[in-house]
Amino acid sequence: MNDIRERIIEPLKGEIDKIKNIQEFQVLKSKYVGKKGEISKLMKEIGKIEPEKRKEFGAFVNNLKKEAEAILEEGLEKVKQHLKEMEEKKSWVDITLPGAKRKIGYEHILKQTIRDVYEIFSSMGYKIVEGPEIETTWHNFDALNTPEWHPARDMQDTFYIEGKDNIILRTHTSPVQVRTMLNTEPPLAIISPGRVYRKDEPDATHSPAFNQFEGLYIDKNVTVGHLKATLEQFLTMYFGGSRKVLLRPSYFPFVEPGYEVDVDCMFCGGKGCNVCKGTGWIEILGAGLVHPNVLKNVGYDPEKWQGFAFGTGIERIAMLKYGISDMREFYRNDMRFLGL
Ligand code: FA5
Repeated sequence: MNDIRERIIEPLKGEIDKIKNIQEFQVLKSKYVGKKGEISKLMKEIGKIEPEKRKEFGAFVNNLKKEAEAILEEGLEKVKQHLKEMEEKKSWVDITLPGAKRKIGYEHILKQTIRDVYEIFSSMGYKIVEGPEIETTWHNFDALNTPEWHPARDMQDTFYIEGKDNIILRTHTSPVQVRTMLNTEPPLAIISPGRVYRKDEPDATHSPAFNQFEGLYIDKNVTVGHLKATLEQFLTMYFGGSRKVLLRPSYFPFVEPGYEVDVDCMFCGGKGCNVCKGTGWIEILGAGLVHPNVLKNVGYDPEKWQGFAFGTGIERIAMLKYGISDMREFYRNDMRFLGL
């Protein structure tokens, strides 16, 4: 009987170690203890054994079956354990691995520029105010000494709101001067950034919607010297270095005297290059002393109060600072440009 046991148990032990899943286990189980398995075959033999040995053989087969079942049971546990480990390995997360990198956005250069302007003028005691983008022609033109017949109105070709001949998209930030003076007692110092609109064809230096900022300072005994020093301070802080300012007489109806303000070229230090077209100077701002008519229009006494005002394109100063040659880049949303 020992050789029968060996013939069955030994191969079972060998095979059970190799199984990898429940299906293989089931095949092995039926091979040994199933209805047509090795041990069932032996059971069928019991009847054929001589009666005096039958009992002993029956007990042997029963024990053999129990032994085979125990081996199978143990094998099944091992397979289950193996499968569990595999599953755990699959769902295992290495928390020390670096995470998927997200691209971090950047503040848009125009926003950065507005913030820089805020910071510089705040440090000089200026308050920040905002005005509406939809404006009356009175605030945008008339109050700024530019009546309807005035040719300077044509210089800022305008978008009118449909059906209204006195409501427009503001063409500059200068109407904020008017709104501020109407509701503030002098002295005052304000800066006002914002979007403005003109019927200009888009090109490298023009856009129908762009940004400006306005500055206004009202006090007693204000002179062009104060204006020049303020602009020098701003341009030095904004562009760095020590900037020089050139005032060239110019005309804006709401200032007298009026100037185009140039800054010495930050690319060549004033020697002359292709950016400044060999002149050593770059045009940067419109400015002047507030016209007495504007002061009268807002109820200020021009004998008592004077002031200066200035305004520039935010795109323009950002283009100069960052060396951007085409204004349209600001609005294209090209990630390579925005990550500048
Ligand atoms: C004005 O708008 C005056 N309000 C500035 C001013 C304020 C003068 C206070 C005196 C006192 P001007 O039309 O030149 O001025 O425009 C100012 C700046 O806006 C220009 O120098 C330019 O940088 C920018 N600009 C004008 N048109 C466009 C446009 N279509 N696209 C982009 N920037 C523009």
